[in-house]
Amino acid sequence: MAKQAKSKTTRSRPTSRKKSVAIIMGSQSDWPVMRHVAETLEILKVGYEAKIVSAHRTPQRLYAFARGAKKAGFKIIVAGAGGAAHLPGMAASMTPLPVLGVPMNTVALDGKDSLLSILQMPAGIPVGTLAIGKPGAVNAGLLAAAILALSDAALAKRIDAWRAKQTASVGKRPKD
Ligand code: RP5
Repeated sequence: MAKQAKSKTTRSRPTSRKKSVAIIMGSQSDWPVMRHVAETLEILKVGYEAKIVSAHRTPQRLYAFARGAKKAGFKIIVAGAGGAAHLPGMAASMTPLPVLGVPMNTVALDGKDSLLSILQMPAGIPVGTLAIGKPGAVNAGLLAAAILALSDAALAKRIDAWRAKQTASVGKRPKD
């Protein structure tokens, strides 16, 4: 009896609690920014998995990940990289899943190198490019959730509630 109840609970879990979003990044040094993708998804109760996958240092890992991402059950990939930021585009070239790219703020060029590397994809292989750094990471989480919410009414409600809370938190006048 208890066993039956448990399996029913598992089956009725909303789809958004599965690990629907893969968060990949080129280096451990990207995590302070990319953790904001994860934190945003956690607030919205969207399941995710975070991995380090470097286009240049671990190309075989990238190949294996991108080729297997759809079969692994992911629905969306959020890829963060800096400098010669080839990770989002290369991942996009090897998977049918939508890929959102987050450019890291680099020291040498303020992230403009990352932004342009991710943004200027040739026609035919799209990457949805977000803003540089933390704002892009937060928005990548929100955008991934919004895409999943197209087929998840409960998640759509959580996003509405999150937005209402954000609106309510904006004061009318600046404080000293
Ligand atoms: C890129 O090179 C990574 O995405 C990272 O932003 C950048 C620098 O990597 P580290 O030298 O800090 O590992 O591949």
